[in-house]
Amino acid sequence: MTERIEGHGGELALAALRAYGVREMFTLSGGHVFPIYDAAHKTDFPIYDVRHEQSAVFAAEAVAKLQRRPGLAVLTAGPGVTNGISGLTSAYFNASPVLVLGGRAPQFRWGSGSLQEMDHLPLVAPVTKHAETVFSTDDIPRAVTAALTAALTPHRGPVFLDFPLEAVFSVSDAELPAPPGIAPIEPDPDEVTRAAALIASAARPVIIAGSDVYAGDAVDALRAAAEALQVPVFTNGMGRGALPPEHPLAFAKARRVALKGADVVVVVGTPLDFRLSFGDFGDAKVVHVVDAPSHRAGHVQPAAAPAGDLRLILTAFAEHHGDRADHTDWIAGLRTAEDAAKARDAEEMAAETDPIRPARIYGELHKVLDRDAITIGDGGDFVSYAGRYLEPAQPGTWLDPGPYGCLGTGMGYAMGARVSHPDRQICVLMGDGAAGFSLMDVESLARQRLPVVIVVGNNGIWGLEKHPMRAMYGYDVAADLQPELRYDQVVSALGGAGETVAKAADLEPALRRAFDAGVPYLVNVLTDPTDAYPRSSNLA
Ligand SMILES: Cc1ncc(C[n+]2csc(CCOP(=O)(O)OP(=O)(O)O)c2C)c(N)n1
Ligand SMILES: [Mg+2]
Repeated sequence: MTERIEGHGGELALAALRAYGVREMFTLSGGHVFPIYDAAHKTDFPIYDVRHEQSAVFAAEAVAKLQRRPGLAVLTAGPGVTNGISGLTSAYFNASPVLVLGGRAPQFRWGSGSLQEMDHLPLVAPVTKHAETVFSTDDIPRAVTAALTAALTPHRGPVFLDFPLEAVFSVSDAELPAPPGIAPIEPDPDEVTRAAALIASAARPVIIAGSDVYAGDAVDALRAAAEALQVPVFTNGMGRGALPPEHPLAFAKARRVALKGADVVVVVGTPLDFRLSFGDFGDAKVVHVVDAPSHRAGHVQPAAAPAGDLRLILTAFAEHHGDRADHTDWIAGLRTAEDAAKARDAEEMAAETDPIRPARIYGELHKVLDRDAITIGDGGDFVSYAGRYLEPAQPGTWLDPGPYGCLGTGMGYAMGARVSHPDRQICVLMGDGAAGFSLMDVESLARQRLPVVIVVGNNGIWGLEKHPMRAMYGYDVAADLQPELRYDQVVSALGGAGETVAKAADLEPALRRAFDAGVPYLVNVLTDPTDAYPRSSNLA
């Protein structure tokens, strides 16, 4: 069913975006995209603007990750688009359905040297699923609908369109296509059965579930499969919190023990990348469950690799008939290791040290964070500690930069999270180095009344680089920052508020003030610069 609509290019684009469930845009102004603003302004479509285009794309990505619907960033021609490329690349690595609409110099005098005249496509093509220049106004709704369909089709990812100036400013009429339903990819039933049989007959199986389990709305199916086959579950990325921490099959801290002892490792909805020792688990057989055949690993040969809709595959696992080995002792052993690690962590999180160690900050955060709080990590060591000490209780509440590891997601992700969840706690865990990339966007948050809490682990160094460089060379360069810098005063100057904390006992009251403040609030915690995250034990 199609409908005919009339308007300028911006109006045609917005009509197609709305029809597909896009509900806001993130942007930084530029004349090339004025018609898109005009369309939004005239129809009360929310516009959130930022101080650097990377934040617009990261905000759109946070919406996509948290809400599992398309996120939209609108960037002006040339530098607007190039500033967004790290955001697009992160979305590509994270399989996040983000649409970037770019302005573009006029086509009718292409080659004459218009302002910001450059062809964006060769730059964005390697980091998008679909990239296209839309040359005629009446083609815009079709292109927007096709791009969003590509973004949302597993394996999901970002897409890019740009509109030459005359295409977006001109008026035309066009068909408004209805968004096509995206049919689930049917997995090969034999491959699914083979995988299920491998898991069922394993003596010591482990599941590691990642972001696509949440993105593919397969959290319930994961739980059903784990319960039916009695398999302990570890998680990463947006998969964290898929099983509540109190669930008997939910594990986090016993991962090394589990991967060392496992005979079958089932990796669901996350790549076999450096976070998972490239899929090499010693003698254990690997079952890799992916949401699309295109996402099968090329560098490992798993024992089984069912590809398709994760809900269908995991539900089939749950319904697997046939014998199942008893895993009671295996699970009990892991529980012992988990409890021991938990007790060690609890000690660290309560440690009364001067200067403060990062672990203590997370100990205090446990006291003030709600179960549904959204926590966001942007930094080096400080964020590795967040991964270790924060235990998300629900899926879709933890945002890390993902395998692209790009610093600077902080304020953009915070904006997208605040827009997605106006009533929840939003807490950014930020390194002092990471703060340099996006802190200016506190101005955008303050001005648009989007309060968030920022906790800076301020060790005065690029910790994740300084410690390894010293270990490798015996010296370090380019790894120091100003010690005890007042990042809280930066936030106050930008329309928020904050304070510096140097004593562990002052942390909890400071965090409570932060969550009550109603404006962007930065708690600048001076931490021990000699504290280095124990990397050798980090598999995350
Ligand atoms: C855009 C970008 N630039 C550089 C890096 C390399 N890098 C990774 S972690 C890190 C140090 C981060 O320092 P900080 O945010 O202060 O956290 P800390 O390790 O000190 O806790 C750097 C520079 C990166 N990942 N991304
Ligand atoms: Mg630092």
